[in-house]
Amino acid sequence: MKNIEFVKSIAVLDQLPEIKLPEIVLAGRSNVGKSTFINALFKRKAIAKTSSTPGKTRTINYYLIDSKFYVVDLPGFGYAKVAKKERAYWERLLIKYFAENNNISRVLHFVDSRHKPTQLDILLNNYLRELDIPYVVILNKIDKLKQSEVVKSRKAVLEQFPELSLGDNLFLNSSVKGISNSEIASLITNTVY
Ligand SMILES: Nc1nc2c(ncn2[C@@H]2O[C@H](COP(=O)(O)OP(=O)(O)OP(=O)(O)O)[C@@H](O)[C@H]2O)c(=O)[nH]1
Ligand SMILES: [Mg+2]
Repeated sequence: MKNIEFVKSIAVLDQLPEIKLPEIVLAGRSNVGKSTFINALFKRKAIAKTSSTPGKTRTINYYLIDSKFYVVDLPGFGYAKVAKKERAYWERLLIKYFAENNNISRVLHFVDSRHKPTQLDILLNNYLRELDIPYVVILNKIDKLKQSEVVKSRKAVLEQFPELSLGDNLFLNSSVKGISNSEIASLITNTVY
């Protein structure tokens, strides 16, 4: 994976890119570090907009990688201030985007290592399994935790999502320290090439 270019931002699903290519989709709660991960993976400072305030990404953003596949940055869920509306919006998005899109190769479900999986994490996980969409969970921002807390966090995720196994479909990541970025990069290239 070398070249990344921004393709488009869309708000509604009839604007999906005309050129169909495999999609690697980043999903997860707001502020978990999805956009930052894209920048870290491609060593670009700010191709994906990030923010310390939750709710930065409000549209579905398509990036084209080596003219071969898309990386798709989804808006985060669980932004507390608009929780109810947000949930309804997210459910609609999930239903439409995941159910009507046949090009998804794999979803990278980002979970904040500092918190237990939320209701919306569980909802997303249920959807992906129901629709038979391949996914992995990325337990993110582990640089913020002590080793003993990382162990606890991993345990909590495995309790909630027992189908996961470390190094296979579960990764511990820090975009700040670069932990796991290369494993996840290999996973992506193995998926789309
Ligand atoms: N310590 C640490 N901070 C991180 C990491 N990844 C992202 N952050 C920080 O977390 C904040 C949110 O990052 P974003 O990448 O904007 O999060 P997002 O998931 O795209 O959020 P939405 O666009 O709201 O869905 C920023 O302040 C980042 O610098 C990480 O691995 N470790
Ligand atoms: Mg974002």
